[in-house]
Parts: sequence; C-alpha cells; structure tokens
Amino acid sequence: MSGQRTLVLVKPDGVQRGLVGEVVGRLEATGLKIVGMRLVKISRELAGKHYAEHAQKPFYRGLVDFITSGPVVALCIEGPNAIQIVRKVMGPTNPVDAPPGTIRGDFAIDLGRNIIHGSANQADADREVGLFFTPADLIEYGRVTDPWIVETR
Ligand code: D4T
Repeated sequence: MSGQRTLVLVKPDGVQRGLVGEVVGRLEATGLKIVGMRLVKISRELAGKHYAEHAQKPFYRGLVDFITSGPVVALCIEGPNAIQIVRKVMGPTNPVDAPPGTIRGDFAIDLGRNIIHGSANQADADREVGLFFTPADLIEYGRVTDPWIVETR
C-alpha cells in the first residue's frame, strides 16, 4: 500500500442524479488511486454501524432513512494524504459553506443531500473501509503514471 486508504460513498442522491461519473472522475483526476469499488444497497444495520457516532443526534433517523433509500457507490481510495485530499475535493459538510470547485459546492444545496461521504480521520477510515470491503475486495496494483503523480525520493 502506498499512503493512506479512505472510504468514499457516492450517496443515494449522487447515484439518483447521475453524478457517479462526475464524482469518481474528480477523485481520479487528483491522482489518487481507486483500489476498491462496489454498488451497495446499505441495510439499516450497516447504516447504524457507519453512522454510530450520530446515533443520539436529532438528524440520525433522517440520515439513516436517506442513506438506505437507494444504492450508493462505495470506493476505497488510496494515496499519500488520501483522507485530507478527498475531504478537500468534497468541500465542507454543509453545501452552503462549500466553495465553488468542490463537489458539494458545485452539486449540492442541502446539508441532508450532500452527495458524498469521505472518512474524517485515520481511525474512521480504517473502520469504514472494513464495513464496506473485505481485504480480498481491495486490489493492489501499479500504474505507469504513478511516477508522474508522486515523486519517488
Ligand atoms: P459524511 O459523514 O456524510 O461524510 O459527512 P461529514 O463527515 O462531512 O459530516 P458529519 O459526519 O458531521 O455528518 C454526517 C452526515 O449527516 C448529515 N447531517 C449532518 C445532517 O443531515 N444534519 C446535520 O445537522 C448534520 C450535522 C450530513 C452528513
């Protein structure tokens, strides 16, 4: 593995609105590498595990209803500083605060329909990748472009 691995979800709103290609394309264009990708219908049980930290929040019920309402695209993305780079490309959680050029800034207007999830930190990334992928789902491979993306020192 080179660098960090992080979990990305194109949420049900992104899938329904035909934005999977746009979102995945923006992440790919950074140079980060896709090492896992699946279309998943999230169960309420899996949603409960994924959003366990929000279980007591007033928006929890709506959040679980939404994330289980249709398929999501789950990706495991790898590279140096992958967690931070993905969150920069996503923009802030509330689309009202997300600048143009970010996924949420360009494609979303509502906190409860914000298109994409990306792990917040290393501990969350490790836990969340494990919820959506088995080790065998994740593919280690090189690209001929790797030396054009990351300087080998
Ligand atoms: P996710 O987890 O979806 O990538 O979002 P963030 O990491 O950026 O933000 P979060 O965990 O704080 O929120 C999770 C999820 O809940 C929705 N939400 C959040 C909501 O519907 N109402 C709210 O008041 C908040 C704070 C949006 C993202």
